Amino acid sequence: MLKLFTLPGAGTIRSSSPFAWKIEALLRLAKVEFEKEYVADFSQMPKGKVPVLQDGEELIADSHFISEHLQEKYGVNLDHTLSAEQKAIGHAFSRMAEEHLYWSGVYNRFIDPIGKPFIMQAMFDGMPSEQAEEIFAALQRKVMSQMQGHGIGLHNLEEVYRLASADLDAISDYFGEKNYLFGDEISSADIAIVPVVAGLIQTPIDTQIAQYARSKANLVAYVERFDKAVFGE
Ligand SMILES: N[C@@H](CCC(=O)N[C@@H](CS)C(=O)NCC(=O)O)C(=O)O
Repeated sequence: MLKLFTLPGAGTIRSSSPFAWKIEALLRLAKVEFEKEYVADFSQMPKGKVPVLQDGEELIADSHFISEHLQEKYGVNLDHTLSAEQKAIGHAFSRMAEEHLYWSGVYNRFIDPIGKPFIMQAMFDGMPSEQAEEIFAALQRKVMSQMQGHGIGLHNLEEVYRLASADLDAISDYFGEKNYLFGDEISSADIAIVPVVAGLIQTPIDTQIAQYARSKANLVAYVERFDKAVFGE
């Protein structure tokens, strides 16, 4: 059976990694059987990150390569009815969500002071508080260094959220009143975008960017509709 190395989630947050959440959604939609293993030590992963898919002896790192593998080996293709233009638009929206908007979700949880109580409770409940504070501070340093390398971490809170709001506006405006990005069928763009947007909407943190995401009624309905269709609970 396939094994997905992932991070745990909570409630309708299916994984705290949107990339792993995407692969879980893809596997479910494709009705491919798999089991999950939660990763505590990223250094055990081939590229130091999750998700990783184990298929027999093969370990595939990165959600993009996992999607390709599932397409090549298991014929999983959510986009076969889309036009080349729709595929191109879906690709651009996915990249925006995963390579840009994603970082505002990380900021929302780890850097914005409003996120801290949630993270402390979600990750370190029951741990002596001094130890929890130390680990949290180390996590913050790591995340901040990644965000500075990306460039977005050079901005202040208000600027990070201003950039993220523009992404949310673009998704919401393009999405309009449709069921999914390209109509009534879930495409690979939906499975990339929803976990990132849902992470902002559904993580119980009341930051400025979470409130903004929740103010987009069509996005709130979109992530709920997707969750019901894919996870069915
Ligand atoms: N491009 C990768 C991104 C994966 C990624 O950033 N995963 C994060 C969790 S959301 C991770 O494993 N971070 C651990 C680290 O950087 O140490 C993909 O699509 O799989």
